[in-house]
This record gives sequence, C-alpha cells and structure tokens, in this order.
Amino acid sequence: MAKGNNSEYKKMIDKQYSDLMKHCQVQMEKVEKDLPEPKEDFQAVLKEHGVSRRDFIKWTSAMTAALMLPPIFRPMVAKAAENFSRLPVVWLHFAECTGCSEAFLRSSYPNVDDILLDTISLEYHETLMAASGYQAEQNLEKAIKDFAGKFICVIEGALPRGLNGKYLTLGPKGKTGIQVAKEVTSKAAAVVCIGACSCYGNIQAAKPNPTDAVGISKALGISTVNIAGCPPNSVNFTGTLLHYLMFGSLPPLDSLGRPVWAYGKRIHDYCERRPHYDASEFVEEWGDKGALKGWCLYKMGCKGPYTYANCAKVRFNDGISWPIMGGHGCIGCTEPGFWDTMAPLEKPLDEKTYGGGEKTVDKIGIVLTGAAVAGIAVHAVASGVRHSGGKK
Ligand code: FSX
Ligand code: SF4
Ligand code: F3S
Repeated sequence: MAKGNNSEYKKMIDKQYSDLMKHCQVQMEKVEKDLPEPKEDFQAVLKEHGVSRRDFIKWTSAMTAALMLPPIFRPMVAKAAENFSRLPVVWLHFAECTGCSEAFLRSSYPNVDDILLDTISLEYHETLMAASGYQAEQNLEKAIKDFAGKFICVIEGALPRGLNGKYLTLGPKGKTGIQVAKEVTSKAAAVVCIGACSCYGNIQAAKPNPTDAVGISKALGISTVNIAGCPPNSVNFTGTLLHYLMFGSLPPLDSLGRPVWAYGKRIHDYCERRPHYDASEFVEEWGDKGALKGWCLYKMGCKGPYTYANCAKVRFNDGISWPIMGGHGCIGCTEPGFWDTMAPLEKPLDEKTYGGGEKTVDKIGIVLTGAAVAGIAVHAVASGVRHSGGKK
C-alpha cells in the first residue's frame, strides 16, 4: 500500500485480525463441542507443578508472539492450552533412538510446554504405554477407529524401504513399519513428524544407507508437518498443536514441511555470537582465547549460517542453554541430510557450493567481513528460493 495511506493500511490489518479472531472463536467452540472432555484440569496441573497464574500469563504472551500473532490472541492461546488434552494423539515409533520422546519427557524443572505435553491425550504411544503385543495392537486399532479423521498422528523415526520394508517389523503380526504407517496416517487428521529421522531419514538414511531408510513424507508420498531437529525443541511441537487447536489448520510450512513460525530464520540470524562474526572475531582452535571469550564458531565448523531453526530463541533444557551457547557450533540438525553434509565437518562448508566460506572470512577487515556476510546472504537468498519454491 502506498505511503501516506497508513490509516487505510491499519484498518486493513485490524480487519484481518478481527476476522482471524472470529475464525479462532468459532474453531475453539467446535473443539469444545466435537472433541472429548479434557482429561485433565490444566490449571490444577499447573498448580501441582508449582507454575503460578503469573507464569502462565507470561508463557501465553511468549507463545502468542512466537506464533507471530498480536497480543489480542493471548486469551485464545490460554484457552487452547486448557483444551490441549482434548486432542487425541496416536504416537508411532520407527527407526530412531527415541531421543525425541526422551527430550520431551525428561524435564527436571518442567515449563508450561513440558506440562502441556504431560497432559496430552495419548491414545497410543509405543514407548510409554503399559500394553504390549496383541493388547497394544488392539489399542491402536481402537484409537484409529474411535477418532478417525480427528486424531493427530505423531511419528518419530525413519522408514526403511529395503527388503520390502522388512528391516523394520512391529507387533505380533510382524507388520512392516511402512504398513503400520500407511494404516494409521490414512485415518489421521494430520501427520506431525517429530525429529529429523521421521522428517528426512537422518542418521538411518546417512550414506551408505543400507536399509534404504527415508522420512515419512518420502516413504508414503504424503504431506507431513516436520518438526525438525535431533532432537527437536518441544516448544516447536506444542506451538504447532496449539495453532491447530486455535485455527483448525496447520501453520504455514516451508518447502521442507517445517512450520515457518519456528523455522523461518537461520541460527546465524538469532545467534548471540553474531556480533563477533561481524567483527571477524573467530575461535581458531578449541580452548584458545577466542573460545574463552565466546567468539564466533564459524571457523570451527558452525553450520548456523546454513541452518533454519529458532534454537537461540527458545533454547533447550528448560531454556538454560543451546548448542552454540554450550561452546560447540551448530551441526545443522534441522536440515535434511545433515549427517552427510554438515555434522562431520569441523570446518566451514565448501565456499563454491554454499557461499560464505573460509577464504572469505579469513580476510580480516570490515569491508571483507561485509563480503563474507554477503556470501552467506547469497546462500540465504538461494535457500530462500529453495524454501519458498514448493510452499504448500
Ligand atoms: Fe531421530 Fe528421535 Fe535424533 Fe533420536 O525419535 S531425530 S535420532 S534424537 O530420537 O528420531
Ligand atoms: Fe553464531 Fe555460528 Fe553464526 Fe558464528 S557462525 S554467529 S557461532 S551461528
Ligand atoms: Fe540443531 Fe543447530 Fe539447533 S545443531 S539443536 S539446529 S543449534
């Protein structure tokens, strides 16, 4: 809109938000009507965990902002949190280390996101449920029948396609992972992949990939929401489900299936060591004076300039730290194929392929540092094209 039309522009934005709010209110009423009663009184659970009303309000503000919504949506975020346990979830495990479940569940000082996950209505979860064998299989059949079209299918782990899928068989009938995944996802309202394994194959799919493992979307030819990371951050999962409850739809995704609100920017864009990068202050060797001073880890192989995720903002371990804060560069764990292309290299990526590069950042001086930033920016633009190319 042209300059000078600010009030028109404001009116247009206000109208869009007011329409979105109406849509959200209708959707929340639908949730209360269509989905089962909450299994837990969320406010009581928060109290039990020592989370005060004030802490909860603070959390709703942070989550509203993280979801890129204006503050008027705070009460709706709170309402969605209170209704979180209405959403039926079937949680499958394939080829992976279960680190994702562990990361979500083993919180020493649980925050609101962890508590939300505690209340989640798990109709079936292979690692957590008491049932096994035939009983477990019956539970799964019942859950997908009772909640057909309403449940969220959450998947951890890749699917091996080799030997007709027989590298991974499950349950008393020895079904392949691919069979189980097809049966369950075909009845789900949405499929959410948790972790780099179910998103893109990850370590199972690393070269030479003897079992021909791939992510769920590739194995089944379906669209999935990819909460990438090894393990991913619980905030990115809870935020995505809250969005689903509030609007009845999944948040906008990039071309790799990742929610834009959480994976829309690079690690390099949020990193607290970025001023050191811009000032050409690099760690050159583990334990050197730069390392002690918290300088940039680019020359030690940090892949933050090539990796899209919000780790610096949301952090891990109850918000205490994240990889770069802990002193190691990012290994690119939210990007497809990072085991082959990024993780093993304790040096910057090849300049020709990825932009940026050692040669550029080696040259000290503000003008040349600018060139390095430009090099990475070119990559960012290139990946931006890649990321938006297949937008759903
Ligand atoms: Fe993969 Fe998750 Fe890494 Fe592990 O389930 S994303 S190997 S933390 O456990 O799938
Ligand atoms: Fe941070 Fe890595 Fe970027 Fe340096 S290269 S600013 S450590 S993300
Ligand atoms: Fe993974 Fe890099 Fe974040 S390694 S956890 S994307 S800082």
